[in-house]
Amino acid sequence: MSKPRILVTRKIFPEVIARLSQHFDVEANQDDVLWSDAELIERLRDKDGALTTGTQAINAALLAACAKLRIVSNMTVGYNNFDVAAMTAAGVLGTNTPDVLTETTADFGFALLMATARRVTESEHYLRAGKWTRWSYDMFAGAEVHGSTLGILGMGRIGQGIAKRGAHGFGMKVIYHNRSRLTPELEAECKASYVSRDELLAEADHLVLVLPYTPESHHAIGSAEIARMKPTATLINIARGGIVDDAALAEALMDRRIAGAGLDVFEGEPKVQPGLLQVPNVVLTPHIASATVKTRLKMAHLAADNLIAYLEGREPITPVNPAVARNDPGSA
Ligand code: 8YV
Repeated sequence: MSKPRILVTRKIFPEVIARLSQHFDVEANQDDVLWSDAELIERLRDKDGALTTGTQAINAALLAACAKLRIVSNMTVGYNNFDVAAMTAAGVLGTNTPDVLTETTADFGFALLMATARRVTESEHYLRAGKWTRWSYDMFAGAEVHGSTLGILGMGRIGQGIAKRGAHGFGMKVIYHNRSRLTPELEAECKASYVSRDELLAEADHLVLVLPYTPESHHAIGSAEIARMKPTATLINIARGGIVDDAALAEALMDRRIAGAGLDVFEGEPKVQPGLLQVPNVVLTPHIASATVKTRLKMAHLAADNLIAYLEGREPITPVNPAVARNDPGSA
């Protein structure tokens, strides 16, 4: 019997490609060419599965053109590139890579918070530019981290990881807002108190965004929300671009309506809102919150595990629309 055929849409670890090749006929984009939507569809037409990195839109038009497709395995925890309803209607399973990146991403969220509050990159640029000639009492004086109030919007696994780092490591008071409240046990573990969205905005000294991108969370933070924040506060986005209105944020930073921002994700990335590149009080990183060698390897293997399990007739490990797997006659 011929092996199922899969497409790996971006360059990933060669050892994971080698592993996939033991199970499938693999077409892998190891030259990391950026395909257009039409090219992607062309390559996917004869495939049973795909391993993607979360940047390719899996929508009704693509699904209609790729009738053989049974699974799209994202090497990401976020899956806003999936039109889940269209995939479910087309009988295509989507999978993601939760858990394996939680702690690494929470580490990075905290790193960005620290760098923003303590003006690490801004002061490094100053030093590199040869501007450091003498001590001054207020040189790069930033915002306190220990003992301050940490606000978290979106309290899933990564949000909880950030809460624990803040509460246990830095003695921060942790408040959060989420669609649903954590259990009392989890609240105690994270030392976190549930508050309204308004209270979160008004009380946080450092506000970290860790919520999924959905139509409801589009521009969840815009000029009205920034106006409710303390002028001394910082805003950290490690969730998705589009959750923050980047143009409004750039203006607020310019006018010092908030003290600083740390951004790992951007609306329309890899393009960055030009205003953000002009303001000094923002730390900008190119969507690297999960980027440690170990974690990215775990993500790639989990994405491969999902493909192997499902296309070999077993239960997928981390499905986002599990009903598809249950209804698939080819699956266990
Ligand atoms: C990157 C992420 O997109 O997992 C996610 O949802 O945003 C990040 O981990 C991922 O590393 C791309 O493979």
